[in-house]
Amino acid sequence: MEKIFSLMTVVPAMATDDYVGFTFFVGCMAMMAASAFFFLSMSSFDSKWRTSILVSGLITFIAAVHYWYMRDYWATNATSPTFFRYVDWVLTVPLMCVEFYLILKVAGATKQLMWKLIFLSVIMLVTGYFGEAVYNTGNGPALWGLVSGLAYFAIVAELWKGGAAKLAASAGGAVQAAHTTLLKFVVIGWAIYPIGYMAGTEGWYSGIFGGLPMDVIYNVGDAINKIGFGLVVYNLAVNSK
Ligand SMILES: *C/C=C(C)/C=C/C=C(C)/C=C/C1=C(C)CCCC1(C)C
Repeated sequence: MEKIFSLMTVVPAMATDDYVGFTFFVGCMAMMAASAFFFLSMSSFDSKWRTSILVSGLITFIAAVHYWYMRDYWATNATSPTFFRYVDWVLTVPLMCVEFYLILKVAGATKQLMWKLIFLSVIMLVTGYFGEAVYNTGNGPALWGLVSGLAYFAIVAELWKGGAAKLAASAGGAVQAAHTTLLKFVVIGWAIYPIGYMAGTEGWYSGIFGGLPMDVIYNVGDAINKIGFGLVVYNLAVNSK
């Protein structure tokens, strides 16, 4: 009994209005559960889909590990774990680009397409980090956010109208349907992040959405995008077994 009480004193309870802490906690659990789901389902699929499902699981697993640290960082410091956040993104977003390549491989997607998407995603994230954490005063957030946004649009253009779109159209059927759904995640789901970035820029748009914290916006975005993305790929593997 004494042991239990001493444990309770070292583990700080979370305030009921700590939405950031709460979404880090739930996000961590959700990413762990999703990883178990993707990894355990892998063996039931035809070998041509296994790498795609593996990548879905890696995306949520890498996020789970980072959420573990970010939850702790927030509980200890009550400030945004910006560095962990961007390390997570710079690993998982390129893997999401790999996912597009993997599903379009049946239609002849090249490594060149994969590297183009990865390159653009790294530019988007590194410049976003500059605006959020390095040159985050004066015009810094606006300028770096703009560069980041241009890279984001280039990704959307490639997937929607560029070579990737043509490959998806030539593949048709379940692959094209999955590509279209993943594209919607990129256009709608990823648009959540620049909104979080604006909400997080002090004295800029920090008042929009009634002061909803940037981390809550990012955490909700991550859950939708990482788990949702993986489920689209899972669904494709189920439908075209
Ligand atoms: C799992 C994590 C994902 C899908 C993260 C995606 C992040 C973005 C699409 C971030 C985009 C940004 C802009 C387009 C401009 C402002 C800076 C960023 C980095 C927040």
